[in-house]
Amino acid sequence: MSVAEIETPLLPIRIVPDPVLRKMARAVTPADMDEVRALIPTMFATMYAAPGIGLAAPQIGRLLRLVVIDLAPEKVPTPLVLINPEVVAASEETATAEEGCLSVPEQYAEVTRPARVKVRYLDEHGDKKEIEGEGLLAACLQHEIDHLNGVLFVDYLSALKRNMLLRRLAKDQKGKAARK
Ligand code: K1U
Ligand code: ZN
Repeated sequence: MSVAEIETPLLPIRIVPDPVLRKMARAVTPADMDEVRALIPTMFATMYAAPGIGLAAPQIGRLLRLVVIDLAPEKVPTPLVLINPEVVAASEETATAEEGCLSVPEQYAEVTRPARVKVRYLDEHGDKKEIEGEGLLAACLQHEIDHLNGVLFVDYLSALKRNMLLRRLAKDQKGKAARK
């Protein structure tokens, strides 16, 4: 962990059923860029501390279309900032992989999504960029963009699996609150 990470304050991550997680985030405008640049180090520090490989602004209560991702924080850190990301192409081929979510702590389930996606976004300098991903990167890009639209990975599960998972989460959270 770097000195910058130690000194950057962390933000609480919103947990299901916090209603902010179900709202649509709005596009970042040039007028938001100062706030966005200030949020980026805090979002990375919060994500690394969780630990996680992605974090979307609604998860820290800000309804802005802003995402941070780092798939390999323990190896070579490769931080990626995506502002106003949009999926511009998705493969017909799908892939199924286990997903977790920092807003649905300690609950995991298999999710099926397009295997490859192309995403257009602005970087932290406001420059237009595109990224193509497959495997974990494709799943993470789609998972984070879903957060900007109020969608959670549990929405892809059958009602039976979703209800089981959410009941288990509620029980775990109740247990944690009782132990505080
Ligand atoms: O958005 C989030 O809630 C973060 C989420 C991202 C994600 C994980 C798996 C598939 C798609 C998207 C997480 O980071 S959950 C934690 C996690 O996957 C992880 C944590 C530490 C090391 C490696 C992975
Ligand atoms: Zn998530």
